[in-house]
Amino acid sequence: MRTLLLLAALALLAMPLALASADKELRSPTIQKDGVWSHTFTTEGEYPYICTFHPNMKGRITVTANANVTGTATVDMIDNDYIPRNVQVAPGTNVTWVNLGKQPHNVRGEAPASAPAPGLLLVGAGLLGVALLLRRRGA
Ligand SMILES: [Cu+2]
Repeated sequence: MRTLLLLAALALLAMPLALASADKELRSPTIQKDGVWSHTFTTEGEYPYICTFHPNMKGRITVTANANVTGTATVDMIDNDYIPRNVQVAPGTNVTWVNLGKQPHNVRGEAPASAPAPGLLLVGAGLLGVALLLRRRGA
């Protein structure tokens, strides 16, 4: 009974933490014309990102051990797009964004589409429901 409540609480608590880490991974400052910013990806996964100045600017880094690209990779920023939009790299690859446009751009991570967060939320809510049901029945 207590264990169930504890598990439910932990699952619910873990959700914002998972979201926060997904968001923090990619968080460049404003990259001015001719500016560069780079980030090393160590953990396999999907890293979708946008430019907060131009929300239609969208890119994605896929980090997978199967990728052919290792070491370094470059994404050009023009007005207003990332080129290439999708890049597959191996863990440990350092990706550099280069602003070739005239406008300022940035790189800000979005929560991945396949984030574990919604699953955790469901597990947490489910455990909470079961725990409350058992309590009501006096189990
Ligand atoms: Cu932009």
